[in-house]
Amino acid sequence: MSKQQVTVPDIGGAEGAEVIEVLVAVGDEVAVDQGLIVLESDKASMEIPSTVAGTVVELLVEIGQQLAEGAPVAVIEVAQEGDATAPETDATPEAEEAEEAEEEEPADADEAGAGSAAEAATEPAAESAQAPDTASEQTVSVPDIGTDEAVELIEICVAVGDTVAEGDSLVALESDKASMEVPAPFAGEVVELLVKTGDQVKQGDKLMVVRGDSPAEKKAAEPESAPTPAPPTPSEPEPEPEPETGAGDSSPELPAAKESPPAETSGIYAGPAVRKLAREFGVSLQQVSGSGPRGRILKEDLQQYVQKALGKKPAGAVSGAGIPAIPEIDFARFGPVEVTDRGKLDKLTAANMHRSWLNVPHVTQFDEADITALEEFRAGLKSEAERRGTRLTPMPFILKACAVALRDNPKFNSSLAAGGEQLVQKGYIHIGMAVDTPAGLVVPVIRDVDKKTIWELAGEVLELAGKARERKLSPGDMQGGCFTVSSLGNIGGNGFTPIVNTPEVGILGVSKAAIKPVWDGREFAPRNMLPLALSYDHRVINGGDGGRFMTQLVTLLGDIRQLLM
Ligand code: CAO
Repeated sequence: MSKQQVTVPDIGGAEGAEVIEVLVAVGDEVAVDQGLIVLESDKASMEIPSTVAGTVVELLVEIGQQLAEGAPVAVIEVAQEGDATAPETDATPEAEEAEEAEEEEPADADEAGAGSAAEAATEPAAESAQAPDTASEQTVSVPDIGTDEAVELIEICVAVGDTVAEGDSLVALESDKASMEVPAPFAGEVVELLVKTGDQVKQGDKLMVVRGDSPAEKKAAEPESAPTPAPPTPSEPEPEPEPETGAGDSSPELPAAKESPPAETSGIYAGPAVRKLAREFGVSLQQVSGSGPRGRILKEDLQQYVQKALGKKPAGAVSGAGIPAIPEIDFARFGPVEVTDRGKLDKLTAANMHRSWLNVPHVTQFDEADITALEEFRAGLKSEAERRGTRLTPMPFILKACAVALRDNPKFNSSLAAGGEQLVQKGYIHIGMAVDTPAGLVVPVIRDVDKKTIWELAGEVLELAGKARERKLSPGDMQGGCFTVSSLGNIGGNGFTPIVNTPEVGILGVSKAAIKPVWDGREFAPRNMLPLALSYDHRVINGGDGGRFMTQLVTLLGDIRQLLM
């Protein structure tokens, strides 16, 4: 076991980056690359990772402290010798050693300046601009971002044709350790973008071509001793020349790295990992209150926000879809209860009904068809039906009337597609028939109703209703419907509002026929009236369409000779 001191690595020449978060405590086990602290300057925020795996035995920093490269962060007791990835310094936890390290490092930093991120900050054009394609076009590349690994390009801040000033943000990069913006190394016009959002980029990767004067060019154009920036040449697009920084100038700021909050989170204090997590959750950090120093948003704050958003279910609160939740009631408080599991079919029906009810703006229209003549005709065919070994109920006539109305009102024979962008017009007329069975509701489909005779339809109604009750329907028997008829005629009631069987757009509810006095212009006459309720998807069908469909149905059922037309 040995102790190793973790120091602030090359963070791009930053001096005076503030410790805004300490991520570990004495006694914590840490892994290689695990964040120990978060440093933040006005240009960037980044986690300082542990270079070794082990136990934190001493923390050498505190929140608010200003740290530069080389400053000691923590002493780690290394778990296994082999785990150490940083050069072993045999550091003791003594503060004086830490101070030594602090004293030595600035000199090292100066010497080791070449290739450091600090250089990228001080000489961005020299580092990041490659040989000009033309006299004034420069390719801007990813500067030293303090890591050899690729990071994600999360935002392109400029467009082709934009004029940028030196230091303007060109793109934003983010890893799980840091977020930063790459500033324009010189003023100019963006002439070509070589990357897109989401690209993984590394130091040296080309970002864009900017037409303008790189500092190197400016310098060449300047007199050696010029203490102030050279005045812009007439061709320079930039109205306000920036002061020349000079090769020896060492910018105190982080690399090319500028804090990069997503647009909507500007002005919000949060580390890169938190920002990344927020984006993954789709959470706007504006809505999260930070409990860290200076209102900084910590990971826990985000987690609490998400948990709260997901778990909001108190009385009066809303469910995920914004619908008030139905409170759970303990019915046993009021008397004996028995709880049973619902059948598969019931649960499926419930899900389908719920989906349709929530998705489809329903309209229901009501009318009554005078089926006096139909019923007389049907009564006259009773013996014929027996002879044919079938039963003739009003259903085949209703199905046939619907087929004619569907043919003449094609909107009812369609479905919405592509999220409502398209309408699928069906060239066939298959009608579903709701069947009440002991196991639950099923809807077998009768195909090509328009092409079948009343006797054929009578046979199919009987056959499919039988199969449904014996649970012998195949999945294929229940697919492909264009419209549904739900008849409660034998059960009772004088009206109900059926729910559209999506993706169909219409459904006819049939209630119990009854003899009623109907005014015929001279007197009230007893007529056999069949109550009808037509529900439809108002996204596809307007009231006028519904009215026409219903009127035609009533006419056809009132005079079934017209079914032949
Ligand atoms: N008014 C008055 N009597 C009616 C009628 C109506 N609208 N519809 C049917 N009847 C009569 C029939 O004429 C028959 O009597 P007769 O033998 O004297 O002629 C009797 O009721 C039996 O009808 P039926 O229900 O067995 O046959 P059907 O062809 O009318 O219907 C079927 C078949 C499968 C649709 C039906 O049995 C059924 O299951 N309906 C329930 C549908 C349902 O549950 N819908 C709700 C869905 S949403 O929860």
